[in-house]
Order: sequence, then C-alpha cells, then structure tokens
Amino acid sequence: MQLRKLLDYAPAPFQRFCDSTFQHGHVYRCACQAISVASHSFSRMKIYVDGKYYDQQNAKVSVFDHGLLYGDGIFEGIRAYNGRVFKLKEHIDRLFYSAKAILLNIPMPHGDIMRAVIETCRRNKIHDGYIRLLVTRGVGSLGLNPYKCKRPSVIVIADKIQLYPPEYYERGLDIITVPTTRNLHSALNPAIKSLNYLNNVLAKIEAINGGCEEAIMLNSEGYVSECTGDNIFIVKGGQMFTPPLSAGALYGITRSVVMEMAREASINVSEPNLTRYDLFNADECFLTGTGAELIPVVKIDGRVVGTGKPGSATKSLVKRYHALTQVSGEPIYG
Ligand code: PXG
Repeated sequence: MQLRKLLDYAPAPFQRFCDSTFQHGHVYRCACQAISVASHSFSRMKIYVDGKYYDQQNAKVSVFDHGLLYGDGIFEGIRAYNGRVFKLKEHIDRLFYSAKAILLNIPMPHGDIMRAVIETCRRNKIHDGYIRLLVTRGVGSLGLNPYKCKRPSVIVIADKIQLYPPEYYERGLDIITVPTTRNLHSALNPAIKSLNYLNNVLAKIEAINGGCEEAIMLNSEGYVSECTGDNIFIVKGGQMFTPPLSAGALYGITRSVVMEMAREASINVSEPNLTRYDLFNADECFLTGTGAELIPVVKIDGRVVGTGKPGSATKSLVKRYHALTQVSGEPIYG
C-alpha cells in the first residue's frame, strides 16, 4: 500500500500503466519504477492557490482567467534567506498598492497573505529561496470587462532563482541601452507590478539579442529609467545617484534598502534625472533587485565604467546587504 502511494507522484499515463501491472502481479518492478519517477522526475513542490496547496502538476488556473487573457493582475518577487522572508511586509504593501492602482480587490487581508507566504515556504522546506506571489483578476469572459471576473486568484510559489551566472557578481555586468522605452506613466504606470511585463520582456529580448544579460531602459524623454528587472545606481565623487520614480523606476524594495544602508554609511544619496552620459562617466555602477540582489556593472554601451572592475563602494554595499539579509525578515519556522 505504501509503495502504491508513491505512484501518486508519477505522471498519469505511467499511473495507468502501473495500475494494470499491479493487477497482473508485477508489483515489485512497478513500484521500483514508481520510486524512481517520484524521486527524479517530480518535485514535491506545494503551490498555494486560493487557500489550498497543490502539487506542481495540479496547481492550475483557468484559461479564462484574465491574468492569462490580458495580463490583468499583479505580482511580487520575494526572497527568503536563512529561514526568514526578507522585507515581506514591504512586498505585500506594494502588492496592495499595485492592486489599488488597477482597481483589483485582493480577496484576503494583508495578514492572511503574509501567513500564506510563510506557510508555503514552510511546506516547501524553504530556508533560502525565491517566492512568487501573484494575484490574477480571476475567471471572466472573452471580453476586457474586468467587472465580469468573479473572484481574483491568489497564488504563491516558493522555489529557487538564479538571475545571473555567479561569475558576473565577481566580474561585473556588461550592459546596453535598448530601443524599447519604459512605459509612460500616463499609459501603464511603471510603478504597478502588473502581470503584463511585455515592456520589460521586449527590453530583455533586445538585451539578449545584443549579447547582454541586462538592459538599460530610458523613458520617453531620454532619461535613464531602470533595467528590465532591476533598479540602477551610480557612484560619482563619493556620492550615490539613482533615477527618481518619476523617471519610470519601480519603487524597488532593494533600492530602498540600499539607499538606507548608504545613508547609514554617511554616503549622500540623491535621485536626480540621469542621462546615459552620467552613467558612462560614473566611478561605479550597480543594479539592485530582489532576484539580482546587488550586482556590479563595469561596461555600458561599450564604455568602461570607472576602472572596469567592481568598485569599492559597490563591494562594501554588497557585503552589508548580504549581512542584513541573514538576520532580518519574518521567521518561517517558529
Ligand atoms: N524594476 C523592475 C522593473 C522590476 O521588475 C525591480 C526593479 C527591483 O525591485 P525590487 O523590489 O525587487 O528590489 C524589479 C523587480 C526577473 C524578475 O525574473 C525581476 C523582478 C521581478 C520579477 C522577475 O528578472 N524584479
């Protein structure tokens, strides 16, 4: 019976094959195959969907969900370090701000979402990982009207993420500016972390096609906005600069943490409009994001930044950031 239970992890055709094999008495061989499938092909990942936990293969939303049909929904990318969820409250606050901006009523209060994130981490035995929290508009009809959608769906996935290869954290990134400009505030406000990330996806494609891992996006006025999934900082003459939110930068949580850390270290931080010229002539440049953490940039559009190596201010912030992530956050266990 115990062996039979393992078959629950196997794909449906294999289960059907095994069912018939069980009836014919080849229990042992079949069970061994099931164990092998269970341990190699299928993760035991548990995904939260609207109050229940599902195996990866059973965690589903409808094809009529407007999250799929129109990118109508919102999300957050969150990290866990050392058994704690880093800046969880800030991420959930931002989720609610995005929801408000798109007139989406999240069907759970802040505290329940927090508990769902922590419980998903617990069920997946996450100590260090990446959490994707999303809220879709829900099931509707084939028409834009979001008021026809019955109920938003809340989904939490807890897994791993590695945005950039490890060597780039040592060497620094070589990035380019891409033709796709950041969304206009008056069109789709870039402060909204919506499920429609095509603006960023297009810029990412342009970066990859240009042989780079990441891209700088300008706004429609030609000022630096941010990267496809990260905020951007420069260091010049001992001061730090990052584009203002009005330039189309996301209100990045890592951005805020880094600004706070810099101020604690008596480094002046300001948010003026920046141009590519400012980036080219910076002493140091780095990107920030939950996924990317802090990553140095050493070349922009073929111009070497500073010495061409990760700078000392960047390296010291990286150290401080890693130290902070180890001790701060909502505990997952206990
Ligand atoms: N700008 C944009 C456009 C982002 O999507 C950041 C900045 C950094 O914000 P935080 O709060 O994380 O410091 C983000 C968030 C990916 C990926 O796969 C990246 C993000 C979100 C989801 C996926 O590259 N970055």
